[in-house]
This record gives sequence, structure tokens and C-alpha cells, in this order.
Amino acid sequence: MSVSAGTDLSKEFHQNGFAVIDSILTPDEVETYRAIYDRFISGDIESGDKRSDLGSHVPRKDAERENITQIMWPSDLYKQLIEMPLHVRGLAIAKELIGDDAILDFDMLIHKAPHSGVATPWHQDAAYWIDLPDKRAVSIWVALDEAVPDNGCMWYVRDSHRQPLRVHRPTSDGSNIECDCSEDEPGATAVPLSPGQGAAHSGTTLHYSRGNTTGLQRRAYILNYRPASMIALEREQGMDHGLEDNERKVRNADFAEN
Ligand SMILES: O=C(O)CCC(=O)C(=O)O
Repeated sequence: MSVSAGTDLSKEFHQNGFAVIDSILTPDEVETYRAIYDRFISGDIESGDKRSDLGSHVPRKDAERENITQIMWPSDLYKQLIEMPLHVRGLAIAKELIGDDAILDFDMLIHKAPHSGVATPWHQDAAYWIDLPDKRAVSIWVALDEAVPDNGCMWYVRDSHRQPLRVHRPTSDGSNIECDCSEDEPGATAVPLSPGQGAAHSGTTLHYSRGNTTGLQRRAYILNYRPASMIALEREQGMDHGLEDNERKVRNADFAEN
């Protein structure tokens, strides 16, 4: 299977700040990725400090399990992933969306277990990142399960990528960030996906997902791309998205104190 972003996808991505990728994995490939994913979640593939709780602002119902499991750099922890179809096709799509100089900046798994019930706070990814002269960036969120509003499909705010970055504040436990926004924001759009579909969003597109209140899994594999020269600049400044030391930093947190 080869995937081309095509002009419609690219047009939609640049116009709206997000776009649906009809098919990035075949059903058989989805099964393969699910099996690897489940080994990460069970701990069979060891994640060390790359595993954390994106939902740590809410007290845990189950002490043994994260509210929202986030594992940074699966492709570093399990190196075969880099050569597999998702990374090959993701890169081709990223090049079509942001330019031929795109390379993988980082990847991550974000898992919402059945009935885990914790929303991912509204945010713009760029608020987590250092300021770079070339802002081109694309994140490809790939569904390994049916993703619907009530198990935590993504919501994006159309056109928000054209607006200035919002003020972000640390979440109540200080581990993550959030900004003011809601499902009632003009342009807020739920994007349900079937397994093997994806959605691309830019670094400044506002997004969030509801808590999983269903009995369904919500396994998402996320790939982030930006220009190679900007990744070199990031790395020079010690920003590697948790590769060496998985400590979360918030770029514009001081705004919140003003
Ligand atoms: O999967 C989620 O709930 C959040 C994903 C996200 O914030 C991202 O892909 O940037």
C-alpha cells in the first residue's frame, strides 16, 4: 500500500489546520501494531521513564494504572518500528504536507483504557515546544481502534492554527499544560476515525479529546515531523522530546503568571 497526501489532504490541512487521512494502515497491519502496542501497555516492552500519565491532574481510580498512558519514543524503545509501514507512510505524508525537508522529530503512544474517563486538556502542541524560526510541523494521530467522541477521538478547532498561540497554564498537578477552550468554541470539530485511519494537525492547531467512558480501547500512535534543520536546532538546545530524559517542559508557562 502506498499513501500519498494528495492535493486535497494538503489543501485541507493548510486551510483548516487539520485533515483526515483515509487510510494509513491496512486491517492486517492494524493487528500487527495492536499486538506491539499491547506489549508496551502490559510492560512486556519496557518503557522506563518514557512512560507517564498524561491524565495525572485527576486522582486515579485505579492506583495500578495511568489515567491516560503516554509512552514517548516507542520507535527508540522498539527499533523495528522505524522500518515498518506506519513510519514509512507517515514520512511520505509529512513531506507532502510540510515539505521535503520533513523528518521524524519524535513519536508517542497515547492510550485511553476502557472507562478510564479522563480528558486530554485543550492545548496547542507548540506551547510544549521551544520557539523555532521555522514553525512548520505536523502531527499524525493514527487510530488503532474505532475512535468516537466517547472513547476519546480527537477534537480540533478549525482555523486555530492561524491565530496566535494561546496562553497555557500548567494543569493542577503541574505535569502538563492546558488553555481555555471548549467543545463550544466556534470551529471545534470531533474527528471520529476507524482503525487504520489518521488525522494530521499542525503545531498550533487547538486540540483535545474526551475521557474514555466506553468499554472500548482507544489506542493511538502519534508521529511528529518538522524540518530537519529545525530538529537540529531543537537538539542543540537540549530539546529531544524525552529521548534522553523524559521531563516535560512548558514553553510559555510564565505567561500564566502575568
Ligand atoms: O490522544 C490524545 O488524547 C491527545 C493527543 C495529542 O495531544 C497530540 O497528538 O498532540
